[in-house]
Amino acid sequence: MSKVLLPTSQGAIYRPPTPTNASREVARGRPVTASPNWADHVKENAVDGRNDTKYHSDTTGANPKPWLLVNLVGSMWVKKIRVLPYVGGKPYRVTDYQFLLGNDEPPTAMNFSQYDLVGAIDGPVPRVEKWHEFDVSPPRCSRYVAVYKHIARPFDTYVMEVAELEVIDLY
Ligand SMILES: [Ca+2]
Repeated sequence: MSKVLLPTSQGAIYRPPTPTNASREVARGRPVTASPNWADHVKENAVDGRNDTKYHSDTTGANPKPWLLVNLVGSMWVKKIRVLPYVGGKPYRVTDYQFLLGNDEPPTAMNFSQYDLVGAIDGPVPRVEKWHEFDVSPPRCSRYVAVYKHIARPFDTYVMEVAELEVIDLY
């Protein structure tokens, strides 16, 4: 065993457990689960930091209530959700979107009964690409963020397209 002496100028940094007013984006690159996707529009595209890539749910009819779930990996004081749906020429698809926060993975797919609803886009939206923001007040300590198209609609209204999702926390 050997001891290492630290220079006296170094000290421990103590971070208080209560959040400050500093905020940051915490969803980018985090693990994502979702309904099956269409073509190469994979679920990870929703949190890749690019507005020109998207998650696009499948068109088989097997999943008329698509969902996407981001695991923030740790519990975060979520104070805002920002979302850029992909509208394109199909604004009728941007309907029935719910945004939910939870502590645990759903026991079964789409069972968000233990989650808190913090935002919604009832749609249809105008035919323009636009960010939507939902304040969470007071901030909610959360590990999971879900986007859920909670009403089953016929083809192809049921398709969910999310270009980007951002989650802002206090720390
Ligand atoms: Ca993207």
